[in-house]
Amino acid sequence: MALPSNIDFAVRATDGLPTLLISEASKSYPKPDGIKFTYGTAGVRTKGDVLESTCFRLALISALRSKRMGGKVVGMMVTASHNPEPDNGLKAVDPRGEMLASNWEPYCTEAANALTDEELFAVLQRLIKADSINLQTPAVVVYAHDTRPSSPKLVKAIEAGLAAIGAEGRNGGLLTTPQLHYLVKAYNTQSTPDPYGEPTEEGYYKKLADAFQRAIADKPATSPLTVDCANGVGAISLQRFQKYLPASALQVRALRTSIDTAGALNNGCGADHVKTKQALPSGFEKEVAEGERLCSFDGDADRIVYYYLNGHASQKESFRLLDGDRIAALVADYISELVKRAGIADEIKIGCVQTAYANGGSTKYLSQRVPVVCTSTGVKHLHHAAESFDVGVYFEANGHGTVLFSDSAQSLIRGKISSSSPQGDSQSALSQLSNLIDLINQTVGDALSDMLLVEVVLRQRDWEPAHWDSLYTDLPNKLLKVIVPDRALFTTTDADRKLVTPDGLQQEIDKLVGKYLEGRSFVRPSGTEDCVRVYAEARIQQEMEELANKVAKLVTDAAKNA
Ligand code: G16
Repeated sequence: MALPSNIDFAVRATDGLPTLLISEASKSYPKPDGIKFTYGTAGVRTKGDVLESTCFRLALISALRSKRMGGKVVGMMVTASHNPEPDNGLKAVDPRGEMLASNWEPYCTEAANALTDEELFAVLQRLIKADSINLQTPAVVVYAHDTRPSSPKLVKAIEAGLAAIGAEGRNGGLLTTPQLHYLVKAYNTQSTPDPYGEPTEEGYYKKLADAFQRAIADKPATSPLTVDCANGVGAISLQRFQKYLPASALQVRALRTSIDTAGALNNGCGADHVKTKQALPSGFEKEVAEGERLCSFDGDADRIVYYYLNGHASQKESFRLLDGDRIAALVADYISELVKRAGIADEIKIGCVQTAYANGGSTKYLSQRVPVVCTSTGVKHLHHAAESFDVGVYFEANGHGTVLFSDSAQSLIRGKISSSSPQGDSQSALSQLSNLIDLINQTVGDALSDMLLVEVVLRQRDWEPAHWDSLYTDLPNKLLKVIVPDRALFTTTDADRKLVTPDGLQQEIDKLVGKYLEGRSFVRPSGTEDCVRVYAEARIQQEMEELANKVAKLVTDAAKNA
């Protein structure tokens, strides 16, 4: 269809950016007054009812990103993950399925905050110039959303943005965040010699189900796994996934699946609740038994933590958490063992990536086995650090993580699998590594894929949760949220482990920490919630509690006096 002549003029006048179409569409998406948006730890995140303009504008940026990447498919996920139900957010996904390149984040922040269309166009033009974007290149954006009531409106805003800039939009519908990441990578590798998988939701389930069945071989399920779905989209994906997996392979009992109950999402349940409260989801004490394997997804199913009871549910101490640190230990050990058995230990360098939140006990355990690096909070940081290893195991303590196999590691493993030689131990280890490559969602942390990975390792080792728990001892620890008038006053360095501002606060924290045996504490502003986070650990539980509370008090006082 030919464009009206005035629009054609606008296209030419701005070197290809259809400003008239965008201005016209943008009228329906005015920026709300008095709100400052930030592209933070995991995209933009705030109350869902103020995000339409941001979704519209980030759709424009995503289209430019696709053009910049030669027309490859990029992704947009509407979710606020672990946050409460009224929050929502947007995460942008790059063509290989990983998070948006960090040098584009400031443009997202500036575009979201532009007060007028002229300001918005100025941001877009700067980006186009800085990254030499050819606007004639076509753009394709796949988008999806979680179960939040505000999500459908935000999806409409994305569609309006894509239509205005002339990009092709593909609606993935209701998906988990990792499913959207999978789709992006699957689309972009579809016609390569090594496709990641069929670019459909069904393709995702089939890939995981097939790999899981190969990885458990003939070891049938012995006891069921109980999954807390956080009353979120994970409930749907788990239910759909089960259609592709015989019950004999894995018996799953899904709880907290009320996706239509107002206010239920992440409320008293989900991975964040279990990790931060170090307790069962509310009500679980009546529904679960001692020794049972339990796990929790978060609201968009990109995180998972495991746990079990080693006594009666009424005793608080019987709750035992198997968090992201423990998943990293379980998986790194298993992969190291397979690599040794496969006879490729000299060729494959395995490493682990953690953040400052990793328990000192886990860092000590892992460092004795593999190189360990620490990055700032946010999977985008861990992911990039993990890419420097042949096999990079990265997990945040909160359960967000995955394992990356470099292209050369994948080729080496698969190239050594022989179809003719008998299945000796090294061949079976190579086959199992190959199964894990397929089972693990290598684009981002994925609760479903990580759950299957943990189940494979436990099953292959014949381990109950208590055995896994016995690998090392955690130092008592606590994570507190401190609400302050302006969290931007708190800035950090050294992978979040030291405060730069407010002036002098880090020195006061250091003085305090020095008084406690194996004490450690750090403070950082959250990138997803309006709070400052305080982490503390120490050898003795009571001392750790005291340290955490005293550091929190220092934070409150510093914020007041600023
Ligand atoms: C997001 C990020 C995680 C991060 C978490 C908390 O998780 O993807 O990497 O650990 O936020 O971040 P912060 O402490 O800055 O609030 P999710 O699951 O909410 O997307």
